[in-house]
Amino acid sequence: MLRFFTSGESHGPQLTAFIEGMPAGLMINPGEVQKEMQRRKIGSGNGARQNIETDEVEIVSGVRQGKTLGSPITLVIKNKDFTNWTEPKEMRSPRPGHADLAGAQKYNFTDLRNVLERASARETAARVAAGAVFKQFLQALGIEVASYTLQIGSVASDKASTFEEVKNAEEKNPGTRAFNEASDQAMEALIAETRKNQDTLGGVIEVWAVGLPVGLGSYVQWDRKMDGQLAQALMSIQSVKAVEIGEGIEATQKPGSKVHDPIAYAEGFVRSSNNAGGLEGGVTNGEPLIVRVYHKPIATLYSPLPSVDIGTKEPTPADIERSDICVIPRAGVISEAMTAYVIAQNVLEKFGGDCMEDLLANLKSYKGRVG
Ligand code: EPS
Repeated sequence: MLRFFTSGESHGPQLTAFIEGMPAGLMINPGEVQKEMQRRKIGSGNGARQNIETDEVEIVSGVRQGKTLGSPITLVIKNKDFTNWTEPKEMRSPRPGHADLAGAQKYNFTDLRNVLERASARETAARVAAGAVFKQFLQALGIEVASYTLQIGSVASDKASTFEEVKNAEEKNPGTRAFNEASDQAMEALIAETRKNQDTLGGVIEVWAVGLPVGLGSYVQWDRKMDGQLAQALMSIQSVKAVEIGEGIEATQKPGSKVHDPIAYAEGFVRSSNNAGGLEGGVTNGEPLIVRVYHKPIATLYSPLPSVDIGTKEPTPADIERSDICVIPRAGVISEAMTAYVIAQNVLEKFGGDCMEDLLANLKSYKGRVG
């Protein structure tokens, strides 16, 4: 069973990702891990924190001479900002939309910083480091995961129709990661205007995975349905409020005859459309997996909303923390990491194997049967 956890506070000494259940014999390229960390740092709408951190990942267990051992893998990212946070900086006015108030009530804190230190999206750096390992694992099996920006605030881009378009979006438009020029420029303009207005923006990321074998996940029990697992994993990302598989939302407004993907046979089962987003009954059907991830705007506003001092109970504007204007351009890599995790879990559940050689042999034999 593959599992991963993270630990660490936003301004503590380090973040850690701990992965249990990776098979032995997988080559890990540290350069690829670092590339993923860089993808999380860069994008229009950033706050100043990304200029402080280098996000270098140190692999301190589970990998020897470049290959996994089958033992737990530990990844460490030092917080460079740690040394700037030695003085206590108490926070008392909760930000609407953040975990501040509910977290302080739950854990009986009077300093909201005790909540935000862990609730902060800084934690996603550890998820991306782990995600880089999951992505390399999937790549060894011929599975690729990528994403692009579908929407920022009210500006929607055209939808990508091929995996190539999804993969190329970042290189074409590194600021927003929209895949067409017109949307890129409109998104950049909206981010600039929102920064001037001291406000924040949310948006939508579309994640694709290709090369998936038929039959990952299962319909036989609710917690084995892969769509449900993806929703949980992606919804756990800071500021995500909705997850959609395929044309899940549009499908609600159409008759079934315009929604379901007709089946044909041409040296294998094929579909003329992919409205299901690659999943039927919680099981992969061999089409690309397509998932949309909806983020609300960031909760820290430089022009703050009304709040209440948690000590005096007097009205006061919410506290202002250094933050981003819009995380969407750089958040795609976080959704990719969580998607890769769920796929990797299901690959290991289905094909097992303590080492890559056994796993690859199992996968090959299965593919030989289903075609
Ligand atoms: C972030 C790090 C955080 C925030 C942001 C994302 O660092 P700091 O609080 O030191 O500026 O910039 O987190 C949030 C938006 C949030 O709501 O917590 C990062 O590394 O991505």
